[in-house]
Amino acid sequence: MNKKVEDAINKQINAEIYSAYLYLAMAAYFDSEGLAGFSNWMQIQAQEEMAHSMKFYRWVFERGGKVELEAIDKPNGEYGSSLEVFEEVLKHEQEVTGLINGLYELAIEEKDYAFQSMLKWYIDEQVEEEGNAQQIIDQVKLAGDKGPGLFMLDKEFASRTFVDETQEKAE
Ligand code: OFO
Repeated sequence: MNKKVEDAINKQINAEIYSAYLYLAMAAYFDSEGLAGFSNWMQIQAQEEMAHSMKFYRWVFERGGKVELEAIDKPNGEYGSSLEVFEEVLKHEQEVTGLINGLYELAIEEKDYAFQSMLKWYIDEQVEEEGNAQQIIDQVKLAGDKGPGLFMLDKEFASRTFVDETQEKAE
């Protein structure tokens, strides 16, 4: 496997696991606020991020490369409101989109056509991730930070379940 591509994927495995860790920290914030539905949404999000990292992990082995795991940074666990959390989610996902785009540029530079094709799944996924965060920001703004609106959203988010889309969609 091309060494530059292998190193970049190993970094991305770390970034995806960091995302999982960040969303788990956000889940813990929501639990500390008594918002179990919001916490559930974030726990599912953390599972999705682990699945994203595992898709890269499987790819490295499929292409005969070596997975090297690095330390995971400590995420911020302090937030002032639900709105602040989701604004942070959107900002984070925009950064991840930048990382995925960077990988795609590398795949072009290195003429790794198979990797370019595989990355299309992540490019589409990032559109969805940013869209979801933006939608929730709008909903939380409408609901207000306390009161019945937020309670209704909390109930709605309690029903989110995990579906491993990395296994469902064609690779
Ligand atoms: Fe892995 O998509 Fe979010 O970070």
